Amino acid sequence: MTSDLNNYDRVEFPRDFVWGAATASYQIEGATEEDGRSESIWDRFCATPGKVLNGDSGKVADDHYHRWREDIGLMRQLGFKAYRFSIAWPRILPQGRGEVNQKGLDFYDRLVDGLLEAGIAPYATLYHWDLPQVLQDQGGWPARDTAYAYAEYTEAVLKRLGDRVKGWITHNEPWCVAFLGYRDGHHAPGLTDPRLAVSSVHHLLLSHGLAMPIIRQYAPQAQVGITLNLAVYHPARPGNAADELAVKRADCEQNRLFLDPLFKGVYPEDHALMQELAPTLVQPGDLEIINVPGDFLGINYYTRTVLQADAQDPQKVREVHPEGIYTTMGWEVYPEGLYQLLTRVQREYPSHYYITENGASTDDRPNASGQVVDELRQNYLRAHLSQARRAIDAGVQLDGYFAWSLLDNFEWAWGYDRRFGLTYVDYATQERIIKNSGYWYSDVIKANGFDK
Ligand code: GCO
Repeated sequence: MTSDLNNYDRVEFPRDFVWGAATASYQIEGATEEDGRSESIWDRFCATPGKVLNGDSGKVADDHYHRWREDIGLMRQLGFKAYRFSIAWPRILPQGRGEVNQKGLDFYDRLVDGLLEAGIAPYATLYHWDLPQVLQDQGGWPARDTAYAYAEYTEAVLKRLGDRVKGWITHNEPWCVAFLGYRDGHHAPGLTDPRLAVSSVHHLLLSHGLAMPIIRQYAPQAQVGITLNLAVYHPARPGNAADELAVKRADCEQNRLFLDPLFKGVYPEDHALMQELAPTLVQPGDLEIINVPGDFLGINYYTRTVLQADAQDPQKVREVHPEGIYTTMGWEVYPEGLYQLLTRVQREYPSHYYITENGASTDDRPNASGQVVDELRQNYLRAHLSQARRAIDAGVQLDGYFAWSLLDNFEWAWGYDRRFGLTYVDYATQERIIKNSGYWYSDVIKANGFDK
């Protein structure tokens, strides 16, 4: 039994395994009004009272726009092989489409060259949630035109950076964009209509499909894919019909609603709202555009979700929280879920994979001697990497791992209250301090594994 963790003395990774960490533009860059960047939906959302904890915003964030050299220095010190960052659409096409802002491209141009000089492979995400507000004013993702605007944006970026970026990720977690942004109102633009969410799903996927050939054209040597936040759902009472049904429905909306069109060219038959909207939403040929093979699927994994249906009204479902270890996000530490997820996608949606995000938020602060001792995060990484290795042994084609995140940063609706970094950021001074988990991770990279 190769996939039994007890058989390992050492957790060793394949040669050429890609090691790095991830960030996102709005969460780290700051400089929201510099060099011609226009307003994004997140600037607007943050400025709306009551939307973000403590009224925080990405206005300054980690000031990475000015400190990127220092941040590359950190990555070099940690021995990263790769770095996943995202590009801010409002810097590149301030009007959403049309005129290209060269100054915005200059920033990423310098960043990419700096990474290459440091021997770090750049992996760029084209869309990590900062839509130009002007496009939201014209309808945002529920509007089909936004998919065509995204294709224009992709071409502008690829023309400039296509020769040097190693990996391209079209979208980050389109589920969050659609459902947190347009149905639950927890994320920008803060709308609350399930129909808008489902329309967004289709246009996000369509935009991915439209971008794929453009990326191939300008970057034939690069690897291209999309990143999904796939979820692992468990029934609170295994075997209980109502709980099992809740799991099936949740799996449909968070996983199959994206995986099926991407890998099989169909929307799941059991997604009622998509089936209802499809006749007007999905035009002939759309699913063929969406169903183009990528070189990899990016997977973000943090936790599992345990669902229990209400005894009186089985349509009502709530999350339950089994005993265990929890992060400051209130997320259960459940490493085995990563193994379950990876082996499931390999079986049902065969591809190569990267873990494009995985990490933990903890209550970090420097101690008296200036160190940040973040044991929970170190244990979290160790346990998840062990499960990743186990999945590789079970046949999963896993090519790399990006920890979330390089730096503490703006955690969306939670503002600066939640810390996910391998590096601590003192927001008052912008001082960076590598946490113990960061040093541990660096050793893992150097040794391409670790002793159990
Ligand atoms: C995500 C987001 C990250 C979050 C992280 C922790 O892709 O969900 O990409 O931006 O910060 O997931 O919640």
